[in-house]
Amino acid sequence: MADCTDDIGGLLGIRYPIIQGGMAWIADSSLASAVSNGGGLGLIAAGNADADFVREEIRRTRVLTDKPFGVNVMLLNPHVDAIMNMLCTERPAVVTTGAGNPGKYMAALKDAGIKVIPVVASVALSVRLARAGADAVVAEGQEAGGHIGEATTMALVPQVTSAVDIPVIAAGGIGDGRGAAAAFMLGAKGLQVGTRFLVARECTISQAYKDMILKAKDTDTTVTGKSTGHPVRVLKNRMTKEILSLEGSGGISPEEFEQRMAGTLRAAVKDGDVTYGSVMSGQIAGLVRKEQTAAEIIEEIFKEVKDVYESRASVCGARRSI
Ligand code: TUI
Repeated sequence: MADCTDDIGGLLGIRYPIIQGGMAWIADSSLASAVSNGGGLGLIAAGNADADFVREEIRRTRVLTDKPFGVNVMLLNPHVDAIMNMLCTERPAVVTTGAGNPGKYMAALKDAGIKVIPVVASVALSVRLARAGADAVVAEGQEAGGHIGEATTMALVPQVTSAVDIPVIAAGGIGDGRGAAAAFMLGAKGLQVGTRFLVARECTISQAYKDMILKAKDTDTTVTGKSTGHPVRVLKNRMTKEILSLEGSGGISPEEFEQRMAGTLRAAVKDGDVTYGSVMSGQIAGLVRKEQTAAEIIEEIFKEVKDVYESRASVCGARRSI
């Protein structure tokens, strides 16, 4: 493998330039180790958990794989300082971050030999974090599931790749080799995939959650939380109907919203409550139609990338000869 700083495989010591989304409550040692064993970079999500919980998951993952893996730290987590301290001792290969600016943790993580890859939703934050020493950034478009920004993947990725001189990993709306190839065409050096891994065999979420992803159509996601400044993409259900009606009419304060939503992701993931739970999902769910192992998903995506490159190259050739 080429040892080149803009090559994600070389940077992270992985076979395929794909990282798994750091999905709160979902991305555990089972999924992370399966993705890493399949040649990508598996991530454990800290979500809202405390440092002890995350440390245990890191140790479990180390039993399940000898390949590099990472931890995603959601920066709104109340235990974030303790988690970052713990990570500097445990030293996973990579830390990704979401829902904020990880600038103040950068030096300590890098001093511990950890590669830092913030997830960003804007050019401005990508530039700031590249200057602060980030090893790469994930540019995540609003097609993604969970907490999102405003720009689409198609618009965000080329603007971030033009603005920074570190590798850019594209995220949001990528579910197969066509999306992956498109991301590479936009200048990305790697992909982050979340929704497709929700139905990985090693993903331990409730079967009801998986079934809802497998049945979803292109128009089945919506965005809750716009009124609080923390928009979150989820599959439509009875909960979203009620909450969006309240948000639309101004009938719920940000505090009441947070209170009402507390525990709803856990309810969908662990208890299979897909009626009143938050079923976080990206817009690409409509393309996700079968359960496979994480390794099969990765192999299939990169086989499709190769097919796309070969078939599109001949289309361009034909055009030139017309
Ligand atoms: O973080 C994510 N996705 C997530 S986090 C999450 S848990 C959660 N649940 C409810 C509310 C909030 C979080 C579920 N899904 N993706 C990465 C991401 N980061 N998307 C958007 C951002 C982001 C947004 C604003 C990053 C930085 C930012 O502003 C930082 C600043 O200071 O400028």
